[in-house]
Amino acid sequence: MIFKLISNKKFLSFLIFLVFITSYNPNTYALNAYIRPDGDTTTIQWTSTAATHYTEIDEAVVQPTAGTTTDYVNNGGTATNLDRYTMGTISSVIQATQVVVWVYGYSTKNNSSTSVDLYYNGSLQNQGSVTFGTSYSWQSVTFTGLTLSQSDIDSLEIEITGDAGGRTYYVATLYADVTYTAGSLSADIVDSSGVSVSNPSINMSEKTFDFSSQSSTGTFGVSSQKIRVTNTTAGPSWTLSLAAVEGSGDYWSGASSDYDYNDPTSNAGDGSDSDTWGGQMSVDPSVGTITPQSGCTNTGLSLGSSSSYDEESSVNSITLMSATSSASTNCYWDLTGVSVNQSIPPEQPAGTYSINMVLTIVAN
Ligand SMILES: [Ca+2]
Ligand SMILES: [Ca+2]
Ligand SMILES: [Ca+2]
Repeated sequence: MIFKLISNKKFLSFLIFLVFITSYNPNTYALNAYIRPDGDTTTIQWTSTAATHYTEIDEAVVQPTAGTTTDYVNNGGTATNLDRYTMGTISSVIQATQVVVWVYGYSTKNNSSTSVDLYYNGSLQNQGSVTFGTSYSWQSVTFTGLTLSQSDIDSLEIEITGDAGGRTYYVATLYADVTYTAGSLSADIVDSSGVSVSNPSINMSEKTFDFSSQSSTGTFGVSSQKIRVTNTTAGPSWTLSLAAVEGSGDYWSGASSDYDYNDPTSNAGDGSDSDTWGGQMSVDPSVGTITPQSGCTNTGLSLGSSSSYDEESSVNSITLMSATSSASTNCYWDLTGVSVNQSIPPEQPAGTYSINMVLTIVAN
C-alpha cells in the first residue's frame, strides 16, 4: 500500500522558491547642519567690538536661545556699509537645497530692513532680508530651491547690510541652518550588468513527496541576481539583514497547504510556536563571496554567520553582511553564494510553495 502511494506521488514534486523584496533604512539622508562665520572677507565695513568681526557673532547658540550680546558688530549708522563673512562648511554634501540664515540683532529704529545675501562660487547668488525691531531678537530669511554642491557650500559667504540710513544696526549672532543630502545607503538585487532586477527570486531545489522530512537547498546571490549594497553616505558602518516579510508569523504558502520557516523542532516537526506546521530555514552567509566595486576594497566588511530562523528563540532576522567604521564609502559591494536550506515536513503535499523575504540595510 505504502509503496503504491509513493509511486503515485513520486511524480508530483515541490517547486519552492523565495521571493525577495528590498527595503532601505527609513532615513532619507536629508540632513541639517549649522554653519557659522569663521573668517572676515575683504569686505568689512561695519564696526566691531574686537579686531576681527566674525569672532563677535559666531557663538554656538541656536535660536530660540538668545545670542551673546556682549560682543557684536554694528554698521556705524551708515546704510551703505557692508560686512561679509566666510562660513564654516559641511562634509559629504551631495546637494544643499535650503539655507536659513538666522540673525540675532536690532536697530535704533523699529521695522528696519537688513539685507542678508549669499555669495558662493565667488559672486552674489541670492538676496534676502530680515527686519529688526528696537531690541535684540532672532530673525530669519529662508533661501529655498537651492542646488548647492560641496564646493558651493565650501565657498559660501554671507553679507549683511543695513538698508536704511538715520539708524544704527546691531548684530550679535549669525548662523546658517543648511538642509542637504549626503548620499544614500541602499540594498538591491542586480543582474550581471548591475541593473536592478524587478522581481528577484530564487528557486530552491525541487523535491519529490516523501514520508520523511527532507531538505531543499538554494543559493541566494548568483551572477544574474547579485545582492548589491551601495553606500555614498558619509557613514561607513551598516548592516544588511534578511527576514521574512511577515516576520515571525510568516510561513511557506502553497495552494492547498503550508509549512513553517522558523520551527526549530527536529525532523521538521511542529514545536511550541504559534502555528501548527514544521519546517525551518537556515541561511549561511559565511560561505558567500563579497566582490567590491572596481577601485574599492572589502576592508571593514564581513560576512554574517550561519543561522536559522527560530520563532521560539525570536530569531527573525539574519545578518548577511556588515561594514565597520574602517569600510570605504562611495562604493558598492556584491554578495553572492549565500547558502539557503529549508527543512520540509514529512508527508508534505506536493505543490508549489513560496515565501516573501525582505533585505534590509541599516546605517549603524
Ligand atoms: Ca556676539
Ligand atoms: Ca512558526
Ligand atoms: Ca511550527
